[in-house]
Amino acid sequence: MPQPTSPVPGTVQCADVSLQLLKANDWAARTVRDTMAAHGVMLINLTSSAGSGKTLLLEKTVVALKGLCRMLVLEGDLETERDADRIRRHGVPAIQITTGTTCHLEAPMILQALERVDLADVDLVIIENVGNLVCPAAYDLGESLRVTLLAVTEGDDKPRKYPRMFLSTDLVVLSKSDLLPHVPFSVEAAIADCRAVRADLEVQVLSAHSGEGMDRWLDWLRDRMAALWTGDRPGAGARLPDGAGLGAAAAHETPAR
Ligand SMILES: Nc1nc2c(ncn2[C@@H]2O[C@H](COP(=O)(O)OP(=O)(O)OP(=O)(O)O)[C@@H](O)[C@H]2O)c(=O)[nH]1
Ligand SMILES: [Mg+2]
Repeated sequence: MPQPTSPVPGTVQCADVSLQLLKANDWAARTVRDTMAAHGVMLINLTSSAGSGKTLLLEKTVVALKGLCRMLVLEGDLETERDADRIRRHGVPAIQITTGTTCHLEAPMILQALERVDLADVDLVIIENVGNLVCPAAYDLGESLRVTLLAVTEGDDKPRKYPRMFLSTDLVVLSKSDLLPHVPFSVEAAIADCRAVRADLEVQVLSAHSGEGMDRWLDWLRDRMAALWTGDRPGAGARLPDGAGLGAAAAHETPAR
């Protein structure tokens, strides 16, 4: 009697569990994306290694944008409320997502956090992912845009060593530029490494500490928000008044170098 060479009809064979998990994540990510689109909210996923300066950049960003748009920050860490507290100090709401042993955020975690929020009161959500250049690359969180920090203290050779992260991002920010005089980091080499991963990858250089490059970063955010809100979406055009340049706000809020 011939033996079946394929699974018995009617059974489900889950050969690759990680693939199934990613499919479940993608389903949740689609729900997040649809929810954001329905409310005209921009969602940014900020990624980097641990300690590259994500939270300090977010602190300076929320201070610069306060009064121009309504923000919510979702903070991902294994433990503690520390990063959420750093955002709340500036009068901007933040939800801490603690992952325990998981080294990245997943879309169902974002859905769970958003259950606590009335998105009618929010224009911009920024997620600070768990500090890690590897796993977060694989998980779509339903974001409109992904931004990746690479601190000048980490070395200019990282993009090609961690290509998946740099391949999947919309903008690379070379952070802590105030430290360039003290570390062996070539901005040109880092940009070349980014472009070797993806030829059209946009790269900015900034220091959240000194304020250098902050205008350009805030202008980038303003342009992306304006594009979303003048599009055919709910609330289109309602939130950024003419001439409300975020770059101008940044110039006011951040000290010159
Ligand atoms: N010199 C300098 N230090 C910075 C800059 N940005 C952040 N730092 C410092 O770098 C350290 C880490 O900054 P964080 O903002 O906590 O970095 P993070 O990426 O949020 O860290 P995790 O959430 O732990 O991954 C802190 O001591 C910051 O003060 C910068 O632009 N220049
Ligand atoms: Mg942080």
